[in-house]
Amino acid sequence: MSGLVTVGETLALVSAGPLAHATTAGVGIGGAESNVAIGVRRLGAPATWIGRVGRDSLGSRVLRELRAEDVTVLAQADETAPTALMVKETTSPGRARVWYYRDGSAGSRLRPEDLPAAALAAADVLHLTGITPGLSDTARAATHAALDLAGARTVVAFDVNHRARVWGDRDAAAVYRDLAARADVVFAGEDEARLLTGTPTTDPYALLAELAETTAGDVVLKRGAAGCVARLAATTYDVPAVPVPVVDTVGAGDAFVAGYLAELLGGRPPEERLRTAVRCGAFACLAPGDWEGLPSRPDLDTLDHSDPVVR
Ligand code: KDG
Repeated sequence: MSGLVTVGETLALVSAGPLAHATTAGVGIGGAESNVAIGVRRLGAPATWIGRVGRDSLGSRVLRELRAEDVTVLAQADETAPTALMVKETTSPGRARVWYYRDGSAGSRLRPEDLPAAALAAADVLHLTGITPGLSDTARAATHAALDLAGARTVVAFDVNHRARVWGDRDAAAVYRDLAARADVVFAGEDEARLLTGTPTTDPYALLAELAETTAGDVVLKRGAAGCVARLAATTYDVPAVPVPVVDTVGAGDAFVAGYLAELLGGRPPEERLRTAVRCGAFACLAPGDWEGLPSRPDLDTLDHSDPVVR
């Protein structure tokens, strides 16, 4: 099994309290795509991350952390552009602001030529997000090239992961619609689904039905503390979240996707994919950091889960 292959930008992450007077900070990494790769790997499936980092100390940290998590790293080192930096400012317990320093970063200079064709052709699952195509024209071209290089058997998972500060006033929805149409499973939060579909509805089932119109595949609507609703193989599921004391929600959506895709890679049924997804999302909320709290298989069993309800 070659497992999951993902493509995107991983950033160095500096975490601190209120920056106006913080005197210490933590250093780590974050990135929606690598968060998913780490989550899938911790649940026992192979995972590969494809991206670009600067030939600098922060780039070395990104590669070191991913390799320490046993993620296969297929990365280009950029001689002239720096590794992207994200600063997460915790302004009060459970509330954080994120500052990006990524314009012109090495990761944003991802291009089709960076993609290893063999790894993509062999992928069991190709995971893409809506962040990468927003980074630059070459990164958008690389996103579509990854789809072109994916194997006939590859399951394509597209997680919208909208970042307004990445896209600015550009038409992200049109790009998302193109990607959703080529995906086998689409993940979106409720605001992201409204952006993708153009519908204002706040009813989760109506929104799920609209989301299902964007793809011939499955759709999963992530609802945070309300769990998720999903249309998988024409069956609709409603899954409650696992209530936990929240420390940090950043990365919870990626954890959810990692849990779902890890079970998909293991050939497990829809109900089990959804149960693991909500539990992974809960674990991510229990610890600071984007991926540090992601569970192993034994960890999963320590969280009670409610069974999905078939509608
Ligand atoms: O979902 C968490 C991600 O947003 C974070 O890890 C960094 O990928 C990132 C981004 O571009 O915001």
